[in-house]
Amino acid sequence: MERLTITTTPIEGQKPGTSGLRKKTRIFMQPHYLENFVQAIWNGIGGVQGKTLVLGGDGRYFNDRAAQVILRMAAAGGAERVIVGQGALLSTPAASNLIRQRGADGGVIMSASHNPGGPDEDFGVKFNMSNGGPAPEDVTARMFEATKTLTEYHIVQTHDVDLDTLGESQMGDMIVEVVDPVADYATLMADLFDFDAIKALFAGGFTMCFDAMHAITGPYATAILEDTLGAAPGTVINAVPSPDFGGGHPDPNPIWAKTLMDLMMGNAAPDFGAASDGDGDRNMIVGKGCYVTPSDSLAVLAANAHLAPGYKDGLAGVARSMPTSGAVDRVAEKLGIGSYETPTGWKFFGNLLDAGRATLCGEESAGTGSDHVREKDGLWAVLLWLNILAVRNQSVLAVMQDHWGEYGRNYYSRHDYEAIDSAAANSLMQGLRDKLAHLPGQTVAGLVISAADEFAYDDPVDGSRSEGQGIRILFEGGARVVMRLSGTGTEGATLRVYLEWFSADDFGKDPQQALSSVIEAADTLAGIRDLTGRTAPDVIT
Ligand code: VG1
Ligand code: CO
Repeated sequence: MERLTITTTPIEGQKPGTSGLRKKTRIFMQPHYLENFVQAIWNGIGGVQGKTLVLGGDGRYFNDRAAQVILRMAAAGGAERVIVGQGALLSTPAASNLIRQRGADGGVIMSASHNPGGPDEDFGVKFNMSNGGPAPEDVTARMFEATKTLTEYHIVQTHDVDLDTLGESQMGDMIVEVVDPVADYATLMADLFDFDAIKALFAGGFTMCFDAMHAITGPYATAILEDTLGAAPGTVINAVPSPDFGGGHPDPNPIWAKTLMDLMMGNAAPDFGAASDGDGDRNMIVGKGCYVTPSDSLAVLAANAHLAPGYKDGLAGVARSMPTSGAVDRVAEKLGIGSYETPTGWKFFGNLLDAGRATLCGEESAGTGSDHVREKDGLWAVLLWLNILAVRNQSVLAVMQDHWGEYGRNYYSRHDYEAIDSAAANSLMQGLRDKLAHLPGQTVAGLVISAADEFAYDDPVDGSRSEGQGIRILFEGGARVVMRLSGTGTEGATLRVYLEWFSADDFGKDPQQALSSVIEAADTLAGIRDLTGRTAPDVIT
């Protein structure tokens, strides 16, 4: 088998964002585009000579072909073994688990997560380290540097490997090991949760709808919820992964998971509803007539995790991304455990999890997870909820009401302005940055600003500093606005406006109503309508 050295030139814009490199699929399919980036990954991690890697993706369009290219380049780099999920499929949390279980040196995950898939939609590639977690910023910076100076890449010339049959085969000296993508993950879940209690719950007539959104969690959810735990057949809907996610947007929120939302708000609602995203790391939780915001979900899971066997000794600490609401902080305070505030993106939780400082982590964008892997984990969150509901023997609504009664309610919403002009987005952020120092003391929309800054994070474990992580404006009484630009979009810029308002005793309001002054303050401060030309957000979660 011939090892080829292909001459190439640097390609602009291959900078990994919040979670790897995401681009339009057609861009990834351009000559050398994928190859350049994969070579830059290898260069950024000091090569793959003698290493064992994990490979899998969310099954979106181009997943299968990209897998063959990555395998040829791993072989050309001298990798010893690549463990691939059957059909080149692996959910993000399952990939993280496989890296850890098998003691691999790292893994490549092909996914653009919640972004739509297809020839005209999005594709993505990211690298995870030997702890199973996304490459930290210094490593992604090295990869980006490598993309800027690349002159050649290495690839072997050979036929495609059969990735549909379990077992080992050779690509030159490299072993390609095809494994069941679900098995190890399902075993891990059975270790963490009281499957007998959840089985009894379903046997007692508890009903559920899990929307896999035509994405990767279909096979995982069917195997675990229906085949193992005894949920009724048909509990998992849209269960077969498709390369374009059925033409949908595999983002589990009330907008994109509307069918599920409508079901849960109607008369025929089952007891529990949930959904996951393209690569299986996000979750949406919804009870009968009761949507649970991700920030609240994190807080409820933190307060009740000890009810599941895997967390029976309690939590070492909790961590949330900065834009996530402070609901979980209130739980941590009561439990007397540490709480950490990190920049957006799961890679910032890795050190806290590795160091045993945090057990549970979460983001407002529907990501929750724990130290069982180093990624957020959609199905894990759903199973923890089920475990809690089984032990508490209560509805989702009752759990929420109890929670708010005990801790107060952090009303929360995120408004996204998608695909806006990049220059306008940057000038909006710069305008805010320029006036931050003068804001404290001012009154906007009836709210008094108590502090304003641009978030920077000093990692308490390795001392690294990450700057420019979002602008936050705090108001007296605990309300807050955060604004940042998305690092996962592939078109123009996406402005995310995070809104929060706390009430200790009033839990029945509609969140958009409760937040109306905060929403008005955000627009007045940033001039969103004027600068973006938009009168309303594209997505409200
Ligand atoms: C978004 C979310 C962030 C999440 C990231 C990756 O990033 O806000 O919380 O970690 O997506 O999630 P951004 O930069 O667009 O705001 V996933 O499920 O797309 O891997
Ligand atoms: Co995802």
